[in-house]
Amino acid sequence: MGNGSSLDSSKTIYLSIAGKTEKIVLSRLCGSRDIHDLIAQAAGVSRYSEITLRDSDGALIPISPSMAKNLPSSPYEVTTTTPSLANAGDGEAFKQVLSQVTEQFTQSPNMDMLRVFKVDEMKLDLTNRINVLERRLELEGLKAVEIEKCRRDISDIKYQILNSQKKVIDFNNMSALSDERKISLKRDVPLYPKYTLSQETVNYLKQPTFDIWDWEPNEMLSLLEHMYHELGLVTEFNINPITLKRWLLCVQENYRNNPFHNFRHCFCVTQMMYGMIHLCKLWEKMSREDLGVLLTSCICHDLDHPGYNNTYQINARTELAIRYNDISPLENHHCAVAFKILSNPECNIFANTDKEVYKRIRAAMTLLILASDMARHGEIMDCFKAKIELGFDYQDKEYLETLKMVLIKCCDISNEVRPMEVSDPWVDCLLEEYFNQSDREKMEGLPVAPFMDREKVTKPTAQIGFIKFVLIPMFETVAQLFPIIDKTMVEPLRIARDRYEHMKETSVPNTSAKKDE
Ligand code: 0WF
Ligand code: ZN
Repeated sequence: MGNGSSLDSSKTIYLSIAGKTEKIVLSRLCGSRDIHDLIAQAAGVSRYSEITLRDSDGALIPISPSMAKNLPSSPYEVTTTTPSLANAGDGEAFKQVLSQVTEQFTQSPNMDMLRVFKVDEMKLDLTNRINVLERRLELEGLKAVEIEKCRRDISDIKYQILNSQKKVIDFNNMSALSDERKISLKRDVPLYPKYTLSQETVNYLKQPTFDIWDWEPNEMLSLLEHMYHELGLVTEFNINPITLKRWLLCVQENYRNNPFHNFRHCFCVTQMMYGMIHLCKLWEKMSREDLGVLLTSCICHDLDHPGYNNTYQINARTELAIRYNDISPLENHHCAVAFKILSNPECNIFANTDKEVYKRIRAAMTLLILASDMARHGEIMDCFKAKIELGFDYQDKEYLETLKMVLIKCCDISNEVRPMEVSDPWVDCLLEEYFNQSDREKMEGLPVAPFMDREKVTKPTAQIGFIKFVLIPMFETVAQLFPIIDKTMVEPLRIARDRYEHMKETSVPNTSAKKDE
């Protein structure tokens, strides 16, 4: 956040690139890969290039967060070797180019490190790359699913190029952006296409079986917008419909392009909440304001997630951990970003509510977003179970608060409730994010959780315990209040558990992952 700059601890490194001295600034959050990518950007080469740094004595300098600072008078000499695309295997080269293209348009984990780009040069570069991608799509025998994914990515990139033409971003000032600027940049409402949703989609959207992979980012925005209208929240909070669109765009821009904790995860969690609201007819048990708090908390619950969990934040003593004294650093950050966005009147969907209502919404959303820290799972579930045993009192504010906390928790980790075709890719996404983290922890000499270690985890071992000991007990408890949950959510979880157990029994021992169960 903007007022946190006094906590910054950055490091400046000087590089000599083709005889010219360049400066890069490394934040504490930078890992080796981030630094490598940044140098690649400074050198104007692909992030897949090999990079060598040498000091003035010719000694090799490792590219790592602990690399020594230097002076402008003795920059590190940069040498790069660019791999040929032809050498990369199968769809790999394709993915490399695609990820490069996408990266330039999505929010980087280290936005403050973005190099200078001129919009026109970038557009030209992207257009050329898209042409290459499209040619390869035609020529190469990629799997149908990969082709479909690439098509979607290309169409998204094209859409964003269009936006960059309409709204010229001052990329020259990007590296100096304050957090306030990041929060209100990029696209605006006139560039957000209007979709007409069919009755079939509108009904399907209320089901836990909804296929969240079917939708492009703009379509997800429209679906979220629809939920606010359909639940009567636009009326309840007297929301200006344009403000709603602008807020959603701003939220989307403040999710990072992580493998798992990204805007699609935000959509997924919110769609599950929308489904639960309808399945359980929650409007009979709580107010519209509560429904608005539930939906809005889901949308905001992982804002600006950096892709490394609280354990990493705390062990690596990151700025977030320092700022929040090791207490749910990520969730506190998600919540702070949410209210930073709402502090912009153009994006404040609650701008037309009374002061008192806004205060209540803020307190309730904070409670729910902070409740999404899995470290508090036992505490929250114990509190919920105790209230059920006493006889659940929907008139009691504390009871309702606990119920809402459990509901956001359910939705946050509900992937395995969904049909296998929908849930399965999420496990890969999460493991990719976990493996990124454990690789970084190993490099930085930090402790590594076994469930994140690529040497120890397999898909079934990751999922079986989680489904058996976390998901099923939690959803069974909710089903005590809302019996419909048993058939619609617990049963699919039992099926998923059995499928993973079968997978584990029949799987050929994996040499790359030692089973730990
Ligand atoms: C991979 C597995 C896991 N599986 C999921 O379906 C899922 C959904 N959300 N999350 C999930 N994790 C996490 C994202 C952030 C917090 C929750 N994980 C869980 C872990 C491996 O293994 C366990 C098992 C039991 C208890 C604790 C961790
Ligand atoms: Zn989440």
